[in-house]
Amino acid sequence: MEKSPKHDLRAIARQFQIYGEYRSAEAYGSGHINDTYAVVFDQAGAPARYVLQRINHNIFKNPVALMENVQRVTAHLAGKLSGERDFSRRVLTLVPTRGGLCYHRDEPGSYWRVYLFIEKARSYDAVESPRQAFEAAQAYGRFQKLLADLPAPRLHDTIPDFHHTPKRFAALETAITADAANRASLAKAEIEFALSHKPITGVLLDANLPERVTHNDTKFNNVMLDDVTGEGVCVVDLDTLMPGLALYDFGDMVRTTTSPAKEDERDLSKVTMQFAMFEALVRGYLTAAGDFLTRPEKQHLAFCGKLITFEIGIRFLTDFLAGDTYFKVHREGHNLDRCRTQFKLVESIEQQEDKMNQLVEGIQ
Ligand code: ADP
Ligand code: GN1
Ligand code: MG
Repeated sequence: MEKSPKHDLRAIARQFQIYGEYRSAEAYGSGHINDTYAVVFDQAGAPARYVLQRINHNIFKNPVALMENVQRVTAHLAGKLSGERDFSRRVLTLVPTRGGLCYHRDEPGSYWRVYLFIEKARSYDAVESPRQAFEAAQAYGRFQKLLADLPAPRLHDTIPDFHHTPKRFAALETAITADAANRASLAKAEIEFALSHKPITGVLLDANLPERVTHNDTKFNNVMLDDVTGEGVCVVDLDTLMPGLALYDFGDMVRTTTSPAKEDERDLSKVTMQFAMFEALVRGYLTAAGDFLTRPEKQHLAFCGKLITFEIGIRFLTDFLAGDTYFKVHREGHNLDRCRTQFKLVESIEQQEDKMNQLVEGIQ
């Protein structure tokens, strides 16, 4: 069954070194950027699954450089993890094309890649327990640690200034002034909230923190948890891997893993920073990353949660004002709904920030 009228998924999958009979391809996951499909092949009577993805070329301007990053990083991780129990599920494995490349460019110019499917594990759009938060944070911390000695050269910046919050804020100001979709009047309270938070935007950049190799999109649904053990088994979605601050990653964990609500929840009473989840994140992350993080990094663990939540909130608001040109939307006002959950979470963090800082201070 083909679920994409736009693309001949069978023909595209055949470009890769996958053996057996093509059976099906279904849209998969809930990402906002790329198109992801679970593809099934029949290999001597047994089904074998693969993940086929179309890279969003509008957003990632240089897919070849992006794939060079992914190839280098997955090879480095595989080298470090080889020998560990179950190692092939702990790192994404690219399937090469029949011509030996790590991506396929089709006739209309789309870029495609295939990964082996990580079986018996799944990602979640909303956290369910502190144990899950601990496992996710430990997996992301381990990921940063394994990449700390990635040999030169520096990775490509797949999206320059991706987490440069002051530039994101400037883009919001431009979108407010332009009001291209004539929607500013629908978002008065959110615009006011955003403008009142301008002073926090430059704090991390001014804190003199070390540049590291970071994931930059550490959403809770970008880590696969093992179905049986619950362990954070594999970090996925490597498109935004590039030089960054460790706290961009921890901040996005706080954003996506402390509230029980989904990112687009409309009932804002459900959106809250649950302290037990934050504690589990800090403990899980420091278990893996505690020995390489500097003191100033550790001191900003609560702050970065607030900042990154605010940053993604203003990105959703900017996109709402611009007419939904960046994030995939599935209903009217979707980006505004997403912005509202983020700002509600910022408020919830602000109410608990002192306590969060005390917790971090006590754990160090
Ligand atoms: P997007 O950029 O659209 O978020 P992802 O790379 O995160 O795309 O993939 C979407 C979802 O597909 C992930 O949240 C994860 O659940 C699942 N996924 C991604 N890669 C794999 C894989 N190799 N094996 C199994 N599931 C995967
Ligand atoms: C996008 O691809 P996905 O859904 O994991 C976005 C992130 C945002 C996130 C918000 C390249 O991530 O930066 O934090 O949506 N990715 C890109 O949910 O912009
Ligand atoms: Mg994703």
